[in-house]
Amino acid sequence: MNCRICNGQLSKFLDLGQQPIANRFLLESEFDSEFFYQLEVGICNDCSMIQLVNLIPPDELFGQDYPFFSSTSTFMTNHFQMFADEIKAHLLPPDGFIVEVGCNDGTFLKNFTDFLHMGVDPSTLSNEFMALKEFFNKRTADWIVGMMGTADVVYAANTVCHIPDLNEFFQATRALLSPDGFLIFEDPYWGAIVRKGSFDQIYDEHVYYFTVTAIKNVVEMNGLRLLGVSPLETHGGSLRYYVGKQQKEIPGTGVTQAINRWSASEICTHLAKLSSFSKSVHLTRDKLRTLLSSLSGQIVGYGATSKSTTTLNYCGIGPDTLDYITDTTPDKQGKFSPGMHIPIVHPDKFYKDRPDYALLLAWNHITEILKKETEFRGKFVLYVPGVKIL
Ligand code: DWN
Ligand code: ZN
Repeated sequence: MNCRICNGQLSKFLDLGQQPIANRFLLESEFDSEFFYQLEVGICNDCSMIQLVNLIPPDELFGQDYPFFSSTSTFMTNHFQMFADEIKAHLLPPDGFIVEVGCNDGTFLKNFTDFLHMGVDPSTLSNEFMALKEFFNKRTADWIVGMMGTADVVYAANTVCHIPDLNEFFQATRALLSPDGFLIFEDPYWGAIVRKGSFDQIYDEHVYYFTVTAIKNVVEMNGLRLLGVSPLETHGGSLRYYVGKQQKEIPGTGVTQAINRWSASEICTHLAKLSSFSKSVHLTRDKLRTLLSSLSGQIVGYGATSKSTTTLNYCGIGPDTLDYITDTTPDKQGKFSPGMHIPIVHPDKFYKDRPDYALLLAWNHITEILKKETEFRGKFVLYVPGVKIL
């Protein structure tokens, strides 16, 4: 298998077994026709990009019925609003043009309805903001430039790591950006995945697991420059990257440009570190299974996340262990979890049942969830970071 970016040789270091499509919550009538693939991860020996070995084509993953909505988290809604304020204050002139790639339900872009704006997303569902219901690529970038001109800011949150053809993505962005414009994107950081043991960030939609070194390589291969990097708390630890056509300061953001320092300290890509990460993932599975089987009383899951598909299938946790998974997303309720077929229910059932334990599958929202669930008398079971009862 070769690298999707530079064609270098991939070294496989992790196998998470047979997995179904992470975000395809299904009806009982669909169980028999469910699709599975081998979930494996490798690192490119040349450009050091960490990536999935086998790929599900994006048009099978992101369509009309994509069930994830950013606005289900108050924390994420605030996160996007705060960054929108920063962009408006420092990076986008009053007559500027902003494009969001992967705009989802508009949680970020709705902050820019007073500006010239455009979202691009094949699964977007809203008429509250301007959006092109398409994948972002060279063709759609050229179309936007033809219709609206070049963009001052192109933003993408938790989207770039989903795009298989990253060379085309950066080429398309280069065509779309004005000479002084900024591409800003944020995605989970591989260093944080290793540190926290959050192996469940690995699933079909996440084609890549970024490091500063690999991003610097791919950005430069496509004639752009990495101008700055800033760490974020979101999704268990992410990085926000600032990219431009020329070397320049990023006004008002407080972003340090210590890119070389970041890259030099990235031991998370050393082969020994990768192999010890794989071992620790297997250990987490064993510990979690042992812990769950030692518990008595009712156990349920909390948050039917995409991530949980990896956890539940890799660890073999099914409806014999978790009675159901509670989730606030109406599109998921009444369906079953991919692969393990655990029923997804409305939170009302969780409040009525008062289970003894809840396996926190939405661990990245722990602060928000603990603040909200003060009436919960059972205990949360955690597996990121580390297996424990809270
Ligand atoms: O990268 C991606 C991220 C941004 O979003 C996508 N590939 C898909 C998706 O991943 P995820 O499904 O793992 O994201 P979340 O944000 O961890 O999903 C949270 C889930 O938990 C949602 O289904 C909503 C639910 N939830 C809940 O039931 N009660 C969330 C909160 C905060 C709650 O209080
Ligand atoms: Zn490569």
